[in-house]
Amino acid sequence: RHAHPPVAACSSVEVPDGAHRHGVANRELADWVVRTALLTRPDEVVWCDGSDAEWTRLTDRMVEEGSLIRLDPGLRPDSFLARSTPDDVARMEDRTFICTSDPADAGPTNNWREPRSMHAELSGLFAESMRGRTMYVVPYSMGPVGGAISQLGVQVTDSAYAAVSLALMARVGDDALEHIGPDTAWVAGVHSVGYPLRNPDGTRRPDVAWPSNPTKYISHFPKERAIWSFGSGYGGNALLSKKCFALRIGSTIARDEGWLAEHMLLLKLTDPDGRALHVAAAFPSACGKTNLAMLQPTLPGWRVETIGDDIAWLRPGADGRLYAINPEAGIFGVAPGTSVATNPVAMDTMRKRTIFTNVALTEDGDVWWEGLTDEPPAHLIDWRGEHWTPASGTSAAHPNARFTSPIEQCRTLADDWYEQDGVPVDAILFGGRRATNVPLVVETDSWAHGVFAGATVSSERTAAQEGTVGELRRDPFGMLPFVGYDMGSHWQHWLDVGEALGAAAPKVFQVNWFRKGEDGTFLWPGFGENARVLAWIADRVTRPGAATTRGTPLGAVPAEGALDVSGLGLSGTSLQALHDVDPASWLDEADRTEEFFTSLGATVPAAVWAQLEALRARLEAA
Ligand code: GTP
Ligand code: SPV
Ligand code: MN
Repeated sequence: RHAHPPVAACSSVEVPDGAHRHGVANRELADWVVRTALLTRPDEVVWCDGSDAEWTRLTDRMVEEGSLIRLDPGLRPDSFLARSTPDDVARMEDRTFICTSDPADAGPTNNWREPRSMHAELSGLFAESMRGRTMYVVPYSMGPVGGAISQLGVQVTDSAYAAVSLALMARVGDDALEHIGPDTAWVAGVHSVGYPLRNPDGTRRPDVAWPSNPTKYISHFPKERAIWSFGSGYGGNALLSKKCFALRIGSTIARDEGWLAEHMLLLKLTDPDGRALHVAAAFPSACGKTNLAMLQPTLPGWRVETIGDDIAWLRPGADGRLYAINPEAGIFGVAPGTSVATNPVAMDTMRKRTIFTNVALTEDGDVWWEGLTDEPPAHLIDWRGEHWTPASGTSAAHPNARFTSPIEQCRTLADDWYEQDGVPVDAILFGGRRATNVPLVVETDSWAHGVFAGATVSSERTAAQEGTVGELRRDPFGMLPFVGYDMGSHWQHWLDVGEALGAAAPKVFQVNWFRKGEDGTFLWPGFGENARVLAWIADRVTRPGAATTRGTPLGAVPAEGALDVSGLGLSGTSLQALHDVDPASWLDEADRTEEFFTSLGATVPAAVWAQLEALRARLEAA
């Protein structure tokens, strides 16, 4: 099934040391490793097992070679700082491709390439790209090994940084490898930073702290279940388990098999009576998933436990309900803005065994970023490796600086994270960053209405004038950069899954922590106080008949007094503004939504269009 990289017809070609491994049950996998090594020509091939010993061996070597800086073991045990080059700091959407024979399968929101020509181009780039380096072979399971919703993958990479990061982010090891039987489906990931250490004439080329290549490709071949990533060492470009597999390839597998692969956090919510619910929530990148997943409720008696903070796989179970897992085993979280005040659980999670990337280094060998403390230290080494003082006028950490920690270090981790076959989902939330229009919380009245809420997820780039809609960045389901197929078809797939679930489908809500008042400040305190919204949602799920809602053209919002806001000191006007629905600005927004849907083409489902028309009719009647 996997397209085999061509092997140069050269008689002197020898299989690099370590490429052959005994006992690999899947012939295709064994062949693929050998062929990839023959194409890329590393000095050696090392099969990773994700063990502590391997972590220590690799991180020691990286410190010695200068690609990691060891943080002070007293302050931050077993933790490291990596600094990327300034041109390799985030996912690169314009270098991300979906390769399908029919461009319509990639849809209008993805960059498309014809698979054969892309393979030809990639083969040229990958040819001998690992010269002088080690090729790591990293087998992993997404989800508990052998679980009903879990999937298997193998990444080969010439980046030790990617290999050790992957060991934190996924269930890496022999257990995963042994589960790849002769006929087991698995996802192949080929990754090279594109910085060989030997020139074609055999002379040595010195390594650098962050090897990368100005030419970058993050290419997906859904039909082959393969990912080829070249030139970048950063995050979602290099940890192929994450956005490439779990979302882009994952969403195409999910479409074919009747499940969902989504950009969602997963949490367990327990009420004061001990009743537990499971909530999945989709927000675009950097819109609060990690924060909500680790929320510390301010409401007495309520408890939030973390299952996942970025990706959820959801699948109808034998009992007809929707079950979900977090396929990941680690957290790749945004550092800037994270502090003891905003997210104490995250701060605890990264106390030990953590790789920090592009944060600032303090004089005592610890890390710092904007928002960590009120006052910055007097002197730092910034993320570029330069001396920095508060007078420098630049940010000390890159805005997309991240921490990578094992999820088992999260003190609010729910036992449910270990559930072999996932947890039943009771509520789904869709949210964005909206300064205007979108209320704090709205209950949709049907699955199709919920799909419409997902399809219209958006964030405002700038605060708009009161009553008018500003420029919106549309990010349906928070999945704009991550749906591996046609966007309209993704919405149809959601409708189909809902149809199969019927009355057992979770209730769907729309939330917005980011609405602003006329003075430009947030109307809602957010963070731990979001527990109040979760409490109302829990009540709506467990007592749907209770009179705790007020109807609006958008859907049901909390009735007066139904949302516990005691002690928040919110004024009556603020409370009203939080749930205000202005028909004129919403009719304007509906026009923008129509333009957006039209831009996606004919696959936007009729049922989603019908939701837009029904919304317009309700707004006109209001
Ligand atoms: P990715 O890892 O990129 O997918 O992001 P994420 O959705 O996990 O985002 P994260 O939780 O890291 O939040 C990013 C930003 O949102 C930070 O600047 C937070 O401070 C801010 N944020 C999160 N929750 C709230 C909230 O309830 N209110 C406000 N005002 N800001 C919030
Ligand atoms: C995101 O951008 O949504 C992330 C970071 O979670 S990355 O893994 O780089 O995609
Ligand atoms: Mn994300």
